[in-house]
Amino acid sequence: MTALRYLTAGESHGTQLTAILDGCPAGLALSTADIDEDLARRQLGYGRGARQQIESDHVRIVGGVRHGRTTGGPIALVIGNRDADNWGDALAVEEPAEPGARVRIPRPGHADLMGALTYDLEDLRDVIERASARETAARTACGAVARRLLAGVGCHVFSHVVEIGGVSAAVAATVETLRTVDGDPLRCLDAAASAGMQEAIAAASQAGDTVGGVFEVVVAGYPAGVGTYVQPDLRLGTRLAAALMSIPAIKGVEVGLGFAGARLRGSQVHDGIVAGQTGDYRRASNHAGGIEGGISTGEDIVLRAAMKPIATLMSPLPSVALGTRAPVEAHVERSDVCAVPAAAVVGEAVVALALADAALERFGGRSIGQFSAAVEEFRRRLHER
Ligand code: EPS
Repeated sequence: MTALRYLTAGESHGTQLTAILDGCPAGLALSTADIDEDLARRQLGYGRGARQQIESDHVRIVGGVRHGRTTGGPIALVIGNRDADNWGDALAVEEPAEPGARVRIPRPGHADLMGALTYDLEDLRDVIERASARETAARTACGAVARRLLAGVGCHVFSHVVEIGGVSAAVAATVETLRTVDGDPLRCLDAAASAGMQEAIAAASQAGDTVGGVFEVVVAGYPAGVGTYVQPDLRLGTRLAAALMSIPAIKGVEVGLGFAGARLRGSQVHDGIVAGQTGDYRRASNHAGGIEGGISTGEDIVLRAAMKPIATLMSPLPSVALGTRAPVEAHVERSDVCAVPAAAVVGEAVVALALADAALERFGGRSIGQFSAAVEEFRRRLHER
């Protein structure tokens, strides 16, 4: 990230999450309601744990916005953790009189073991708290700002769940259907598949187990010509894959046809170039997922991410105790059975942030007016070439 940067801080059961988003142009209309809408969407989904009944996420904007518009200064965002009240001194900043029991048994698949070894920590609680996907609430808040910025140039970011627990959706997404997907308990467009996915989640829960899945992010209206082939790190695909891989539990990313394209011939994969109706260049299909040569083509950007099953199992896997290495069952604590629908909303956020960053770098602008004018000017040029 170069033009639009963000950092988050805070623990899952500490008092709050904090985010700073730096580089947003001045003049963007922004309210707490805009951000809260995405925070609420991130809390949706059959298969979440009891924590989501405790939290009802709301943002407090504590910097960078005045009288409903961004000022150009860093935007500072705070989201409280209601659950902090239930954790007593466990997350206290000062050493408490009674520190409580330490967590010493790492969960396979979680950051527990490698976190403790890397940071020389004796209590896995220090790892658990920051590795928790609770952090993604802060990123979702930053992403909501990026979403507003993109909407100003006619670009909209959607997501839907396409697979959970081995059950796949068989319905193709359109912008119209994607607008309604939050109505499904799993944010899936295929009602029959959604029912099967819910059964898979219920069965896993019954067995003390967890399930993962796949979500798709679809971006309509992103300007053509963003990104470049001239340096590997500046390719748009590089930036989007990195963004999706930054979400906890994501183990794979596809762009367009993705892995399926590797099994086909070139003639079946590449999108024919055709004259658009408004004098622009269009594609007869969009297997490339809106990116060619590391540059956006102006077609929909289509990305998929694979989420592994959550690592906290109520029927725990074998582990060993930190230090003694004595064989023992892994640590168990309250968690989710499936969080793929929530991860999809986080996917929208990180993709919006990466796309806004790349567009700001490409078109510049200290104000929204300057940015939008530069985008429109380039769009005009594309019709004249
Ligand atoms: C998480 C464990 C659960 C999830 C949490 C991520 O929290 P808790 O340990 O409090 O039950 O609910 O996600 C959120 C709190 C959230 O808002 O998404 C984990 O270990 O990653």
